Amino acid sequence: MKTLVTGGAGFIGGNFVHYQLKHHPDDTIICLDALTYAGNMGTLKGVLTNPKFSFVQASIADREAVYAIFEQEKPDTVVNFAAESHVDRSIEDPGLFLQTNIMGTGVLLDACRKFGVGRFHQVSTDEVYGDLPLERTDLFFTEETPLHTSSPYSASKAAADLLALAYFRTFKLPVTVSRCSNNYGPYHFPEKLIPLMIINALSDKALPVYGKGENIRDWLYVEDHCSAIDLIIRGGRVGEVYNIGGHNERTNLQVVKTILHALNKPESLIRFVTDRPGHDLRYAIDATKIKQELGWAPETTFDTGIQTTIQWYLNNEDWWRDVLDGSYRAYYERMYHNR
Ligand code: NAD
Ligand code: TDX
Repeated sequence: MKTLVTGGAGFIGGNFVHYQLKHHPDDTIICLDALTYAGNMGTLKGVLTNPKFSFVQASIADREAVYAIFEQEKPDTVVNFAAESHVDRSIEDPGLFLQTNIMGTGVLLDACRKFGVGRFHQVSTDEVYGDLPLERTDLFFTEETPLHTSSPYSASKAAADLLALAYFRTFKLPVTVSRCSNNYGPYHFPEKLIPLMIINALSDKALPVYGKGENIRDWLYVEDHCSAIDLIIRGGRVGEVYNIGGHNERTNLQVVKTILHALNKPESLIRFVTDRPGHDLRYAIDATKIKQELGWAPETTFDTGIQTTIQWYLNNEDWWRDVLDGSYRAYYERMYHNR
């Protein structure tokens, strides 16, 4: 298999690149990434010398660049992770989210039509379903749940899903879509809840919890997300949507307290701050379909995964210090200069 992974220098895409090269060493991976603030070549350090891996810096919204890559590489599979992914940034500046998440996905779909692929997989999110009431713990998102978005981020992801599914229906493009719950694990950019809290706690800085900290997220260890996508691109039915999630619901306050306890830091570091506008209350995924059709089940519980993640941040201080001081942005230059 020759797979074009977009957004592979980001958190989940980067983990997916590592997962693919480990589990399918005969496959070829081409990573296409614009290296926005969220793209970090340090995440790909371990694979840059692998002959089965190559990297191209380009935006998925740049039609000319994308067509040139397809023409040259002729990938048979495309997995689209590339996106603006942070809800808070989408509230600050929605325009970029429309450009990358909608228009960029449109360019990739056009390229797939023009050059032909065996599969286009769109990596989506449970946020397209909106939220569930905190007290209705009996309710879960299924693939049939209506789309009902809250933020410019989730609205842009829903638009991209619909576009991908429209290309299946209208042009018979072999498309699959997956909608996953909140991921956590290695290489998570420290603007998101879990890495932010780990790093602030390590530095004895305040931990900013939005509202009362009672919002619930359904946490999935990133490697379990990678194994699910791997199964979908190899065995999933085209034209179908697959939910991915592991029944690991926690309130934000529970997550933050778990981190503080693991690091032996006091709860007095918690600061309740103004809530996020439009803040989704609860996400919870019903992943019965992917379990029944493809035999997928998560391997890592939250209790195990959070300890592994905290340990990863303790062991990889260089990675996140580079992010904090901005020097990760020079990594590509250093790696590729004179190469
Ligand atoms: P991330 O922000 O860590 O990484 C995004 C990557 O995409 C970065 O490497 C960035 O440089 C790249 N990128 C951004 N704009 C680009 C463009 N125009 N062209 C090419 N590359 C571009 O995001 P993430 O958390 O790894 O999320 C990856 C995907 O998974 C996204 O599509 C997101 O919507 C989805 N998702 C994320 C989660 C989560 O919990 N993080 C959960 C479900 C789904
Ligand atoms: O400082 C914070 N304080 C806080 O209380 C931050 C950054 C977040 N939060 C809360 C908001 C959410 O309820 O923690 C929860 C998680 O927040 P984020 O890490 O920003 O994630 P979320 O908004 O849930 O979205 C994530 O999961 C779905 C990803 O960023 C998306 O890309 C994915 O689609």
